[in-house]
Amino acid sequence: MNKTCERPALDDIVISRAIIESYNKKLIDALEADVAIVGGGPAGMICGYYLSKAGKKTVLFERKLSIGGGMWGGGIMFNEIVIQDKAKEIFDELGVTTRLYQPNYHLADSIESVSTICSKAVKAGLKIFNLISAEDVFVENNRISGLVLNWTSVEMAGLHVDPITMRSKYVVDATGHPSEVVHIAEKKSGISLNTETGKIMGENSMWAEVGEKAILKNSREVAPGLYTCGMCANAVYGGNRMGPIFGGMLLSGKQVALELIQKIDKGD
Ligand code: 48F
Repeated sequence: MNKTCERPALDDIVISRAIIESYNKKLIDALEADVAIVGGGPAGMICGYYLSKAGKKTVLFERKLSIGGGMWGGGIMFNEIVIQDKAKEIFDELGVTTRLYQPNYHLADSIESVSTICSKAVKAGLKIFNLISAEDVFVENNRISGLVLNWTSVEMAGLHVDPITMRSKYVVDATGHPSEVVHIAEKKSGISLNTETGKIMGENSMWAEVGEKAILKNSREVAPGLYTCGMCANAVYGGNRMGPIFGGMLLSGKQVALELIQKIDKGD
């Protein structure tokens, strides 16, 4: 046998084929889902965790290489976060270590928080696609019915490359402050938003107590088929920002997930 044709024990071509075959399968499978979440910050990840745990087919698209959004950096890059009593129940369920600072203020290490949420969500069945950006919404019969996706690298390089489309029963905008999906829907879908003005109202300045309360009221269906979640909810409905307290993000993600589970079960 010709020496150059001998297969090594570890063949580079087999490694490449394994990755390409497996990713292709995963991506094709993600083209139709119950719920598509945009943004892998704390709100989107928690939403994805509860949906997947309930057996709903859920895919999450994250623009960056890593998930976690604004959680890694805690406050001013001090990698500690604060959560309140109500949200601590979620961290207890996931197994994130918390330390009581004073009544209703619990500290958690932001690195442990992000990595544990991610691990639990993936093991619950959430399919996460990093390095993919949602660049548009897919609209059918006056309803947001999915996403238009492209590689983040295409977006960054400004290349003229057409995207692909996926369909889902519901889309969740968990893109944080920029509320990108709702902005796209407002600008391009022709569907009016169910805010007071029918338009995006913009976020208000920092006020943790008010912002944290408002976020649960604002985490809702903003247009048929499209939900706000996490900081996006306050940015869309004119709520306050709240800085490095993360309870509202976790509770918002869970609330949206529970509502969608009910709707999907009812066949809405
Ligand atoms: O910003 P981010 O962490 O949103 P969140 O889950 O949490 C907000 C907090 O981090 C913090 C706060 C706490 O009080 O106010 O800001 O609501 O995560 C949003 C993620 O969405 C990704 C982005 O890279 C980030 O990881 N993202 C944004 N736009 C797109 C996107 C897009 N068009 N496609 C894909 N991913």
